[in-house]
Amino acid sequence: MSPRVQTWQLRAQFAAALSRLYAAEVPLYSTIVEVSAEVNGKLGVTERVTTERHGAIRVGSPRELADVADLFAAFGMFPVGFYDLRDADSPVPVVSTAFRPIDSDELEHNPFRVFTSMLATSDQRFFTPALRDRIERFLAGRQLFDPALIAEARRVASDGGTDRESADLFVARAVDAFALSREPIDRAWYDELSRVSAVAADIAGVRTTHINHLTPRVLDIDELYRRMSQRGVAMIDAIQGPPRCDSPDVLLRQTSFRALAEPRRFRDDDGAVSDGTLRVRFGEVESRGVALTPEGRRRYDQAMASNDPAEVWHEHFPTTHEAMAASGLAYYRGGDPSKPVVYEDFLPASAAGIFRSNLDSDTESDDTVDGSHYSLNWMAGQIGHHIHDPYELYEKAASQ
Ligand code: OOG
Ligand code: NI
Repeated sequence: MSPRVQTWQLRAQFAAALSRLYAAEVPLYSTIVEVSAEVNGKLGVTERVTTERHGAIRVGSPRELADVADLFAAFGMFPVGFYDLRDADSPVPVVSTAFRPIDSDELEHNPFRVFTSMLATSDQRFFTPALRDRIERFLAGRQLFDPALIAEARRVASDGGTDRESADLFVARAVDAFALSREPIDRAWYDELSRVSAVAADIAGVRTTHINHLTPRVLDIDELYRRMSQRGVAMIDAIQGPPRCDSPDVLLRQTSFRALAEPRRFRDDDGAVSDGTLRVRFGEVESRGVALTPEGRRRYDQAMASNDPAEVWHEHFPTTHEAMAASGLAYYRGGDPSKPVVYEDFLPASAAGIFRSNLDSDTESDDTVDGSHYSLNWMAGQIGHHIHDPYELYEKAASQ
């Protein structure tokens, strides 16, 4: 018997292997990882931060999302939170959740998380009934994950790990499911979907899925932004999330650069296959601060609603962790202000901004009513997994 590989080790192995895959596919990713390491090196980071990544993937249907949920459960990654990006200032026709470890010690071992979005095909503001039917038929005819891989994932999840030999094979096959495909893309179909939404085309215009981005964590994102710009990498205009200020870092700050056009193959109506390019992937970096309580979050939303959040920040937040803890605005382990509980989740407005930053065109929507039924409970029912409430997890972490 080879030694057992535990869930967190599988997760670390999965994250590292995805990182190698993505580095081979998107060379600029290695630059952002290198610059992040430079910035972090000056600040004396922990092992957790150096290997920390979040990924983003996009799927088309509840059935595909259910497979993702089963697959990620084998790595100890469970759905947390429900994000409705259709409501954002620049709406994206998806609903999302984040798969991540939920216990403090699991997070400490390896906090790998994947922001996972599902195309909202039943929302008539984006998709006419006729187009929705065609998309759903297309999705029903593809298979993102081999049923044998999902069956194996269920076994690994219920056993809480596996032996070394099957671990290597399992991780390799899981990673393969996220590699960019060389299969030719039906150009007419892809273009038709692109006219509705670039995200719809990325999700339902192709027969496979892929990692959209993998994001390292950096301790000083303003410094990273400067260094990337100095290296000539065009970054998006702004850092998303809370403004830079001298108060404690809260929640999540993110910025990104657009990936270069990537070679893809296309099939035209006459059957001819030709080379082309697509620009759907990008690079992103994040910095994480303390998790806010519901009251802290309310103040955050208020500050962010201002034209100049940096200007009004101090009207909403004190300048020290002690004061934050005393006012019940953020979570601290055992209530000790020197032990902030890290925010492990995402922000819908930033996520929509990140989506938006790598699209050539806005999504078309009309004034018809939504008519769809997407919600946290709906999603949980579809995937057959409980979707955790992030606040409950932070409460629990703080009480330890
Ligand atoms: C996901 C965008 C959201 C984040 O970090 O907020 C995201 C996507 O582009 O698929 O990754
Ligand atoms: Ni991201």
